Amino acid sequence: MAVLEKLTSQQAIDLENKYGAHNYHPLPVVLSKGEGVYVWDVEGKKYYDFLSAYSAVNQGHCNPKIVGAMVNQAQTLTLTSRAFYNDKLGEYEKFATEYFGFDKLLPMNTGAEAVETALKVCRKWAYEKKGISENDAQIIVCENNFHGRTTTIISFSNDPVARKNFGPYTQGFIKIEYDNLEALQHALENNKNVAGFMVEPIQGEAGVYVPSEDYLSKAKALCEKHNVLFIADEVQTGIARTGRLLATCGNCSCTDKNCSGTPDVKPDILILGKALSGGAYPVSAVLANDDIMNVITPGSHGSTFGGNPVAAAVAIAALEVVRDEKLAENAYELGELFRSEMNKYIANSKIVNLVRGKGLLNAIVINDSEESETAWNICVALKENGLLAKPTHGNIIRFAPPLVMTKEQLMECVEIITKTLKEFEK
Ligand code: IF1
Repeated sequence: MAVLEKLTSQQAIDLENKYGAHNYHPLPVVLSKGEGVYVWDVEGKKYYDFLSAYSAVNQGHCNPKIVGAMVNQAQTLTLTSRAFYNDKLGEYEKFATEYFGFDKLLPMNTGAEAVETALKVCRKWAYEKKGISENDAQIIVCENNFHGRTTTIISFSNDPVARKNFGPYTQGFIKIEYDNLEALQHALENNKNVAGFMVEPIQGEAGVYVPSEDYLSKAKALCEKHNVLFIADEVQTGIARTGRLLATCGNCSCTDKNCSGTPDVKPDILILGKALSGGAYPVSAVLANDDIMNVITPGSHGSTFGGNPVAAAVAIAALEVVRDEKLAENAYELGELFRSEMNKYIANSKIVNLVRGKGLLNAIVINDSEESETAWNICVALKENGLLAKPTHGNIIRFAPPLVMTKEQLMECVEIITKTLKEFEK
């Protein structure tokens, strides 16, 4: 087989199996093209993408505005490192800090790197501003969290597969139950060295768990009372996914009418990734105000690629698309429609227990054990019927299409999903 020949799906799968580390168990579909809400496999079959690369492709596959900005910048200047200034980074930092309402931005590449950065900023703040003695800082996190794959981050994961045999682990984390304010209060009152509380506004990997309405705002108030930084990991929930610009929203500049009336929470440290580039390029960021971010000094943190001019140009374009195409509003409206349509189906279903989520970050819970193959088999059947989704935790299926979807497309997807589920009803 010549390397330049067009591969069949099976050939592409065989190559990955033979030459790639086996760190994933993908659905057996090999994609070679994407546009908007659609992707195509190498045989030319078209699918609705209901994963959006784990909420990275919010602006739709190969969004022309984002790709245009990327190509244009790639032909001009790609990388200088931060040893020199480049003429795009400052422009992006101004744009993004105004967009989200913070003083400063620290650019990184992947979500996990941004989480690591936030933890480092929080610890340094604790020692230099809060007055915690060196090496004593504790950061509170939640059970069933997902914040990435680095050694420190998996140190406070409780997913055995993500953790096992990667020790020794990083110290300094206190784990409490998610969506439990008493547990947070207890942890804050009983540890004088708490520097921060890091939380996902909706737990994605855990199965799209939406906390109680007032959880985040009350958690923020508790953190304020104890002079503890509230760190929001919005890598997955941010950038319009949940029907608002941010799931915490706070003092953001979004014009989304759904923002008013819902409790606003302004994180002390905001972590973004994924859709910050619309999935075109690895771009992540940590945002905070000066009193916190100024603990970072030359040499204390960095990255070869972080803040490169392509990333900066791509991120500006990606955020402009979210604002100009009103993606938060669209995600809000389509999310309400999706859940109400699914609930109509669930009312008479034996195989689906419930649908939950916010905006276009949703999941259905399959009426079977976590060990069962049912959710996987449903995803394989969905693929046959032209829609791609992935199970999480065995019996949960996440549904997160690109936010550029139309109402007509969403209704067609509801058709595909309900038709497929019916095949599993007996
Ligand atoms: C994988 C899940 C999604 C994240 C939050 C940080 C990161 C992520 C809240 C790290 C990444 C990913 C990574 C991906 C699967 C995926 C995922 F199923 F695990 F939960 F999105 F739903 N904070 N989430 O969700 O970002 O370093 O990957 O850029 O296979 O690990 P990253």
